[in-house]
Amino acid sequence: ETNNIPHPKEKLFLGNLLDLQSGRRVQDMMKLAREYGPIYQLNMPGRSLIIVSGYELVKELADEKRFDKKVWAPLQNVRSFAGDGLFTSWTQEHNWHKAHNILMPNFSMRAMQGYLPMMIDIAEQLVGKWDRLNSDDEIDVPGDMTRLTLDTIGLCGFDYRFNSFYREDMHPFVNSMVRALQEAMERGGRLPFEDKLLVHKNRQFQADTEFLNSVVDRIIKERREGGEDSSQKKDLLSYMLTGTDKQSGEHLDDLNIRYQIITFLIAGHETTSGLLSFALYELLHHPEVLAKAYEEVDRVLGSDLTAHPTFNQVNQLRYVTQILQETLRLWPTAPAFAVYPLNDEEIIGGKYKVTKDEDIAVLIPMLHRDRAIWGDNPDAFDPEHFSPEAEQSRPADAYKPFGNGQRACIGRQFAMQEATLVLGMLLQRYHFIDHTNYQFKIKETLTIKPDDFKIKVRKRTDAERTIVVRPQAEESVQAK
Ligand code: FDE
Repeated sequence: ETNNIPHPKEKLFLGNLLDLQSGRRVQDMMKLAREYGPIYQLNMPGRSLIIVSGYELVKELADEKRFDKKVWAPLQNVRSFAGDGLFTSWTQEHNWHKAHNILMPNFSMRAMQGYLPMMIDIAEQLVGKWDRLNSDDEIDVPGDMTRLTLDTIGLCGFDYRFNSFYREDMHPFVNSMVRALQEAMERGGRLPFEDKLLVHKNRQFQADTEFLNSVVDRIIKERREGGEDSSQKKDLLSYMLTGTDKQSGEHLDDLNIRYQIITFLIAGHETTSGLLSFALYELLHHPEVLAKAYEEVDRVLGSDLTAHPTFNQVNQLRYVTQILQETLRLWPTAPAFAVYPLNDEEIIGGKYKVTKDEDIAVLIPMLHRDRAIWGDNPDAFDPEHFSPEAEQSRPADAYKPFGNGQRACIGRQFAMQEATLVLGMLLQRYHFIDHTNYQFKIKETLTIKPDDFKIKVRKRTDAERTIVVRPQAEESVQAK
């Protein structure tokens, strides 16, 4: 190798393929990063992967004049069902620009305010379920969080109710989506000839893709046929159907709308449900953080469980937001993104040569543990990393849970508002009990989440609420 990039020893024919085990690729990459440092390379049959996790290098990769998002192997495979939707399209594709321009206004502050009542609708279904549990019933945390986030994006995005809290199993759409994502990931770790041999898996993938398409095409068709009434709706779908791109004057075509809907359902629920699950895990293990969170929630939301949190109140849950930001530092639920150099050969870090056809992946969990930025104990969970002072003194590119630049997450505010609201409502109502003495384990798909994480809850009583100063909370709203 002439590019100077460190790399683990390769096996004959397989290269470094076996260094990344299926189902724990991100964790294996993290381990290798601890061993080989902020940049290393893996060579696999047919492709090579450069993994970057140091701030100084990521700062260069974040420069959009030199690097652009790459639709790398994992995303290539997702393209078979997400097509040229926002997540899986190249920046040069016409449909990326078109959809980006049309959909951006849906994620403005104003739009967020409009989504809040729908987010509350679904959050109440969650607490409605938890309220009715017997004291010995356990809660499958990632399971219920996935019900919540899927239903939320379904309702806010497409005015469609998956009604996940009204069924025992996951909605069949989720099963197909999870299986298809899983298969897309596994294809990345197989040898090309192995792929062709897996007849059953290929058939299942085909069937899942067709099912996803049919559900989504039905949503589109119903809306189109809904007439007057549905043309009044102000959700993502209505913008997709009627919005024009000011730059080109064009609408989105029907096939692309299908891809966008699938994209939003995938992106909008896996990641946010993982975030909420990891946050609850961290709270269980940090009683001092939990106590501060209860204190804030009691102060801001008060004890009236029948009152819906207002937009102002959700925005005042500053410490809850810090908890979520810190959760995304340690456990960025979309754990990697990839870039490529616009010019065929670029030198990064003053000494590493990278070319267009290589995948350069930013390994976010390790970027977020760079000691030069986060100090000597980067694995410790500490929401003070996101106090206003700490945020001000930290360079922007050190924290990238939502990706980079123009290709960064369009759903960022949406996800944060949803997660803050829900965590706030849960803190307002419950004690969380780690009755299994949970042993932390990560489940990897395209995203990461805590695997097999179960808790019990007990309702908080009014006497346990630290302080009840509702009038004061309202005063500070007016002061704003
Ligand atoms: C995006 C995103 C990203 C980037 C990727 C790449 O670069 O490849 C990231 C990292 C993310 N994202 C992350 C996240 C996290 C969370 C929690 C979330 N995310 C959430 C959400 C929700 C929703 C709805 C979404 N999300 C969506 C989205 C989209 C559409 C996208 C694409 C964009 C463009 O344009 O490209 C994203 N996201 Fe996210």
